[in-house]
Amino acid sequence: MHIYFAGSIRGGREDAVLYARIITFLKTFGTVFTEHIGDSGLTEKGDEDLSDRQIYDRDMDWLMASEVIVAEVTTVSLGVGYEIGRAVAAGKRVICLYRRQPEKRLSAMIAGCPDVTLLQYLPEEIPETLADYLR
Ligand code: 6K6
Repeated sequence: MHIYFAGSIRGGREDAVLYARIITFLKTFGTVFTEHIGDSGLTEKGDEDLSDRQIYDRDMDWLMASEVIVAEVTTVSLGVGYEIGRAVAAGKRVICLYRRQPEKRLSAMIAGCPDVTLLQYLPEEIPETLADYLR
């Protein structure tokens, strides 16, 4: 199975370590195209050699070649929201992971989307929650 993991980059890298844990878990179910998103050395400022257009083209190719998209949506990211919308429009299976926040609410465009499976979780629960949706 090909899995596309989506997580915030320019939206903020506060959860990069958690993304890496999720990616390690996802790799037990298949190939994860977007392993670099869990790289703690990757900052929101960016140091990648690719142009924005090259990043967009590569990521859209990977997204369309994936059977399932797993998005961590706690850190708000335009790019992650865009990828979720494109994946839903393409009829892909989309799973969003969200950690409840004290003073924020998840966008209604994700929380209210009937084509998205939304899993609220605590970081230490990741494997148990996600596994059922990847088999
Ligand atoms: C590295 C650091 C800053 O910019 C970079 C290189 N940019 C990207 N590299 C790989 N994927 C990217 C990049 N920018 C956005 N994406 C895609 O959008 C990823 O698949 C993420 O799921 C999502 C992040 O969007 P933003 O809006 O938080 O950047």
